[in-house]
Amino acid sequence: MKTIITIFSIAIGLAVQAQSIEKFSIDSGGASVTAGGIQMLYTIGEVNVQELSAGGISISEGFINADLKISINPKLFLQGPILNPTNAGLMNDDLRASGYIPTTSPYSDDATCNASVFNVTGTNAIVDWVWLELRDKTDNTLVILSQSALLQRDGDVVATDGVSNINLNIALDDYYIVVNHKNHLGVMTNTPVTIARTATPTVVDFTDVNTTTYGTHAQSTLSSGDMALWAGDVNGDGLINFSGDINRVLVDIVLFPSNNSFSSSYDFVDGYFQSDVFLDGNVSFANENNQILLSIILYPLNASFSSQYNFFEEQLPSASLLRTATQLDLDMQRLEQTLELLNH
Ligand SMILES: [Ca+2]
Ligand SMILES: [Ca+2]
Ligand SMILES: [Ca+2]
Repeated sequence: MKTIITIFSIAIGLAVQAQSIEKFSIDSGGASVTAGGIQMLYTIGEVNVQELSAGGISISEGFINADLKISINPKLFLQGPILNPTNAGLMNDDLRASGYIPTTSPYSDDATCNASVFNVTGTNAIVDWVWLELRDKTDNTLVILSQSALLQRDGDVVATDGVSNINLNIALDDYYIVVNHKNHLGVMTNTPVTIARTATPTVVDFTDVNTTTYGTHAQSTLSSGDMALWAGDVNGDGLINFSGDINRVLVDIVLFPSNNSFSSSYDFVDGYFQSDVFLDGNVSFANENNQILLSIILYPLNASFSSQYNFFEEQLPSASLLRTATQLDLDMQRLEQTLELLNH
């Protein structure tokens, strides 16, 4: 170890003196500079400080810059698990209690957590995986950073250990914050959020009616007066409508392996499903579809209470990265299921 460090300092010394490489600083990420066959790699905000190759002399140095670490605490309710709460003000955690939540996130980053995270019960028990995006303050269509996170019953969005705040290696700046879930409509803050330079995380409370969100009627209003992400986008296309979402519920039921008669009234579809609107671990045609229908008919802009209303859309200026990834995944699933059905 000592040898490596010595080599480092000598090599850096040589590089700086002999090759006149100037010091410079790069925002979040890194870069390299080459002069006279010597390449230096700079990394900032990363723990890794070793990367040494002998031949063409390549040195990598890194250091932690506290300004590139931010801590946020988004808070949200999902309409599905809080419509009929077992405990007022807390989302139901049936998926966790039944052991259905996967330790690998259903979203594109394939984040994982330890199974013991799902042993926690009570207020901070995990409801499901959610998706988080930070978007550029001058261009809210530009996703700067996105990742999976876990959602607690009381609405806290936490890291994959199930308890910590979300800590991100990203420049201290203002960002639009987006939260999303695979069968709910995502929502974004109406303005960029200023991340405070404090030890305590910046709270972004989407359950609070006073937190203004992008677009119109981006969330549903619960009987408690709190706000919740709209449930029912079970086919993950960013739109809640009769044809798209009710068909998806039907597909999950009719093609369930033990539903040998392909019956739509089959009521033993238990597990972790995209079409489980209430996140209760069961998909039934009556339950899920009645809720989707009710949401469509009662959607504030659906003046004629039409079941065929087609403008119940996710209020984001451009598609969420979750949305695009989920859609690809669903298209693949549909294709596979159709092939399977054809082979029956
Ligand atoms: Ca909590
Ligand atoms: Ca949909
Ligand atoms: Ca259900």
